[in-house]
Amino acid sequence: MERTLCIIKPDAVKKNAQGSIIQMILDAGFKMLGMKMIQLSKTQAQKFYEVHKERPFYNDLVDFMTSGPVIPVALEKNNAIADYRNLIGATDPAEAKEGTVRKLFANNKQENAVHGSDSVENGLKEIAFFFPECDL
Ligand code: 3AN
Repeated sequence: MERTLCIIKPDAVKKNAQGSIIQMILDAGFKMLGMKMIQLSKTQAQKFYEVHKERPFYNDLVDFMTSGPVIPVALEKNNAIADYRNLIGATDPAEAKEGTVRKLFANNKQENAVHGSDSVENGLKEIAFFFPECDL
């Protein structure tokens, strides 16, 4: 079993797509271990995206992720990292395949509806960022 962290981002919450996105995730066979709706502070968003600190889009990304509520969802499944990334599609919705979450709901490369962990190790770290183990 692997774990991955989904975050339904502010753009998707604003357009009320969270229900449809969660249904797609459940239909794809993921088990939901935890979920909550929160407003990230600037400090929390900076910390979560620390790996992108040197990238030109970092400040914009932090502003966007704090622009409204987000919904972190802790997920578990066999092959969860790869299967979830297939389900959400490419970072840029213009490159995402038909039927993927980002093709259906993302606005652009930054406002791209959902986050997904990129490795088993980061999945565990990112879930721990939002959920104490005793809540899962
Ligand atoms: P992914 O979310 O597909 O793993 P990452 O980890 O490369 O993509 O990027 C993290 C987040 O940073 C993306 N979800 C997106 O919101 C934002 N981002 C990535 N690349 C760009 C870019 N070129 N311009 C604006 N925002 C970007």
